[in-house]
Amino acid sequence: MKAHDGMYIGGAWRPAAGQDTIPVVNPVDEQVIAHVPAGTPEDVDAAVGAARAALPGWAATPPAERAERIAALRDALAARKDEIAGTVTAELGSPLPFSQAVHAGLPIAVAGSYAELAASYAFEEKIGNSTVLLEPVGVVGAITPWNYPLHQIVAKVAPALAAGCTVVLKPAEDTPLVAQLFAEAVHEAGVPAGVFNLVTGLGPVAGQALAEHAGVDLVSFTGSTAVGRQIGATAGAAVKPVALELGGKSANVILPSADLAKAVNVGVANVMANSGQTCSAWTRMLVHADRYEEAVELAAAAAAKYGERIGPVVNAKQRDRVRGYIEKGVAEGARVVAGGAGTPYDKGYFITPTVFADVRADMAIAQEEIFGPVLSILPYADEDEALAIANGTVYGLAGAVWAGDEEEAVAFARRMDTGQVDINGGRFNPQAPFGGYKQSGVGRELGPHGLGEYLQTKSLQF
Ligand code: TXE
Repeated sequence: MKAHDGMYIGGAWRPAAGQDTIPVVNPVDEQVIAHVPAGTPEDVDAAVGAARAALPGWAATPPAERAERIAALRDALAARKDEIAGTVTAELGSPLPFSQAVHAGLPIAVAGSYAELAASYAFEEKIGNSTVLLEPVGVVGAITPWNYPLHQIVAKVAPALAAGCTVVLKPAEDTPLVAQLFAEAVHEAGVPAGVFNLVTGLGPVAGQALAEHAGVDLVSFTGSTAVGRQIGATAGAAVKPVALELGGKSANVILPSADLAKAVNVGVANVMANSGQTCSAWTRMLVHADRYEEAVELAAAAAAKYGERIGPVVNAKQRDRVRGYIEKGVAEGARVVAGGAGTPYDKGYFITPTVFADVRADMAIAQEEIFGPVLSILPYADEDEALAIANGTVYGLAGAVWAGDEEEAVAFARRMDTGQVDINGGRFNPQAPFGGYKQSGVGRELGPHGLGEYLQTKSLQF
C-alpha cells in the first residue's frame, strides 16, 4: 500500500531523522503491506518546534476562520471516504462495510460537528464585572490508539484546532497509514503550516518523547491504563493538564421489565462490533436470575450468527491476550456457551465470538478489560445487587440500562458510576461528552465538553 516515508512537519513531508521503519501488517492474512518511518526524539522535537512556531498565528485567527479550515478538512476527509475505509480495512482488518460506516463515517461527522462548534462556541463570557476569556491551552501532544484509528485522531485534533491550539500527533504503530491520509487531508484543507504535525513511531520512543517534551502544553492520550498512568504522572510532575481516555468494563443492565430479546441482541452486537476492540463496549451483561438461562440462550444464538461477519483483532499480541482471557475464564469455572479459545482459520488474528455464562463478579473476565469479542453474562437477585456489580470494577466509561419505561432506566442510570449510559439502546450522539469515571480516565471528548479540554481560562475585571 501507498505510504509516506517521511513525517508531516511544518506543512510538508520531511525525511525522518533516523533510518528505522515500522512494518504495517494486515491482520487478516498477516502480510506486511507497507513500512512507515519510526520517529525519534529528534523528529518529535522538530514537530513540536513547528507547532510552537505556528501557535501565535493560529491562536489569533478568528474562530470563524478556524471553523472554515475545519469544514474544509471535513470535506477533504469526505472526498477520501473510500480510501480511508480501504486503508483501515487493510491495517486493522475490519470488514469493509464497517470501515465505511464507522471508521470513515464517524470521524467525518465529528469533524463536521467541530466545524460548526468552532464558529458558535462562546470563547468569551461575562460574569458580573468580569469578562472571562477562554484561550487555547497551547501546543497539544496527541497520542492515539489503533482501535478506531481515524476517529481517535479527529476526536483530538478537530477540537484542538477549533480551540486555537496547534498539534503534534503520534498515532498507533499498528495503524499509521490512515494517520498519513489524515495529514494529507489537513494539507488539502489549507490548514496553515505547523498547525498540525505528524510523527509516526513506537510508543516508548516517539510517544514517550512527545509526552515528556517541555514544549508540549497538554497531552491528550487514548490507550491502555498502564501507559495512561505513566503519562499522567509525567504531566503531574511538570504541572501540565492532561486528558486520558483509558479502558472500560461497561455493564449492560437488563432490568426485569425490559424487552429481554431486544436487550440481549443489541447487547451482543455492541460487544462484537469492531471485534470487541471498543473501550466503551458493554462487556458485562447483567440479567435477573429469573430470566438468566433465557438470556444466555439468546446471547449464545446471537453470537453464533456472527461467525463470518467479524474481523480479526489487530495483532498477534492482542489475539494471544484475548485467548489468554478465554482460557482464564474457563479455568475460573465460567461456562462457554458460544465460541472459545480455538482458532477458526489457519491465518490471521481471528477470535471466534465468545459468550461466557455462570460468570461471578470477582472473576478476571468480569473485572479486566479483554478488548476482544468476549461477553460475560452475570446474574443478579435484585436491583441493589445489579448496581453493586455494575459499579464494582475500577472502570467507569460507559454502560446501558434497559427497562419497560425510560424513567425506571434513568433512575438506575443515575446511580451508576460511569461517564455515559445508553437508555433502552440509545442512539450514538457525536456531540455528547465521552469519557470516564474512576480509572477510565480524565477529561471528556466530543462536542462542547471536548472543545473545553483545549482551553484555559483568563478573567478580566472591570
Ligand atoms: O495500548 P498502548 P496497546 C487497551 C486494551 C488493549 C490494551 C493494550 O485493553 O488490550 O490497552 O493495547 C502509545 N509513552 N486499549 O498495547 O500501548 C502507543 O504507541 C507514550 C484501550 O496497543 O497504550 C499508541 O499510540 N505513548 C484503548 C498508544 O500509546 C505510548 C485503545 C496506545 O497504545 C507509550 C487501545 C509510552 N510509554 C488499547 N507506550 C481505548 N481506551 O480505547 C505506548 N504508547
